[in-house]
Amino acid sequence: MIHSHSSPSFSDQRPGTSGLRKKVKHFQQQHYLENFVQSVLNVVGPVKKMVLGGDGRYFNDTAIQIILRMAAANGVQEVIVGQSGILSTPAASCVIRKYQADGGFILSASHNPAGPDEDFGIKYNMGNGGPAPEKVTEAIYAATTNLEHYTLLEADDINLNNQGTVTLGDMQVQIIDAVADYAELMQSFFDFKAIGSLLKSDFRMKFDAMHAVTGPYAKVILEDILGAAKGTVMNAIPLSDFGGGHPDPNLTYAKELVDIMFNENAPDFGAASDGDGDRNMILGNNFFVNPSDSLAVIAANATCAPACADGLKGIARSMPTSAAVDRVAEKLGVECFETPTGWKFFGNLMDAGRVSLCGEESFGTGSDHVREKDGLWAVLFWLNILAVRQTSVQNIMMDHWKEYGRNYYSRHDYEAVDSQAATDLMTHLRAQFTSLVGQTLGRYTVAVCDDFSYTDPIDQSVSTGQGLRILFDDGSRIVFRLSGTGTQGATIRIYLESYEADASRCNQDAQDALSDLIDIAMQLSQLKERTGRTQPTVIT
Ligand code: G16
Repeated sequence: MIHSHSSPSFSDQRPGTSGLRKKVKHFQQQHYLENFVQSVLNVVGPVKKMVLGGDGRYFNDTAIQIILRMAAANGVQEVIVGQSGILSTPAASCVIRKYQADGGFILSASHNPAGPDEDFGIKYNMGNGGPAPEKVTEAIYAATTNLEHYTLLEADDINLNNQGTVTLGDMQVQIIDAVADYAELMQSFFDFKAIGSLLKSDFRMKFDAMHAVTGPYAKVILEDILGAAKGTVMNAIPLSDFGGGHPDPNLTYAKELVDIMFNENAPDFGAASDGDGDRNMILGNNFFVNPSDSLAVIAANATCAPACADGLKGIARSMPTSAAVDRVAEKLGVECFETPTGWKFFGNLMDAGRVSLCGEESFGTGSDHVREKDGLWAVLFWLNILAVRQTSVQNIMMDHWKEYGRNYYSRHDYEAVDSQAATDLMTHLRAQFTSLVGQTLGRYTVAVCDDFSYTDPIDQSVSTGQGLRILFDDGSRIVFRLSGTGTQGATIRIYLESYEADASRCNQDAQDALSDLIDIAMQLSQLKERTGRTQPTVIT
């Protein structure tokens, strides 16, 4: 029987950079999840066919059953669910596209820790497989603040552990293999024969799934299909609390892999993915590839992958991502776009056929094969390049810098800072903008200060307030942004970049090369004084 429940409506359900992310306990408040789901269905509906899955974190199971009952009560005819409720974010995007669904709910708080006291998240992706654009998320937010009722079918939980089709009221629930469609897509994109030969040679690699969703995907693709040695995939079993870890593939949180790769007897290649499988970190033997450089290398070597044999249509990067890839785009003679942070901003460009490769400094790389960034895809791209070029990760990077120069780049994150202090810091920076222009700070002269805004070239929608930029006249820059994905206090991100054309000076440590800019950022923001922090939580 379908029941209508009154909802108190909520004022804090505005989606952030990538959906609604809160503490599990927050989501467990009565009516909270239901209020958001009903608002989505009201805004994007009518939904006839939808996809549903998540990264397996704590509360995934409960949320899936609620969403299924709400879908059945809201006239959805068919829901495609990953077996056991699991779908990585890129796999969900792949499934939405392949089965031509109207859209889908993805349950994940990405790289944020999981467990009863940690984080949960939900977002809606559209029929193109990509995150809802800002105009839709804003409409959803508006709906959440004044929703009066939601409807739910009274029914028992469905067993999602076996593949097949079951019914819930008048709705069909199709439970599919979570990995198969995605694995097939990867096989159609890359040269699996060449990668397989590499992995079966004396080449050694480690992939850290961090006890999150990519474990089953990496096991099937790397070990079963491509023939990498058993044990190549570490921490392969997804756990609802990610083993107590923080599955953010960076030098701080992927410590176990980093310790293996920065060692005397290190493997040739190391990689990690995050909670929901859309981020990637690439490591060579004792070598870290900055995500901005990784994007540039993939662009420059794109034709190694059969799917890109004819070249790229165009490239897009988020504003804080380094301009390394811009140099490649220029050489290739393809368009290069600079968008705000958030994968949702790439969707229109991909749908319009203007870009086929996108990337972000936040360990996100992907292409128009789906409409999400894709961790394993990036790892396979690097393996494909290594298989074709038959040289080391480090050599590939050195050759790249020799040809294009190096955009020294680093991001400093200050996590869980007092929210008011963070807002005040941004206000303080903005207040200096007019007087800063023309000033010389050490060896840098300020050319422009602005708050980044973006007009979408396809639908002309405008997004403002996307990051404070201090641009210097030699092309160097400092960018300040508040993260839109944290759930505790505020996270201040400082992005630092400077360009070195002289190949003989491209081998410095990035923190050394950027030390003057780091000092300037500290002085202008008064970060230490305002937040009490003396060191970043994470340096990339
Ligand atoms: C999300 C978005 C990305 C964004 C990243 C960091 O990734 O999809 O586009 O770059 O957050 O955003 P912020 O700097 O606002 O924290 P994910 O992997 O968390 O879904």
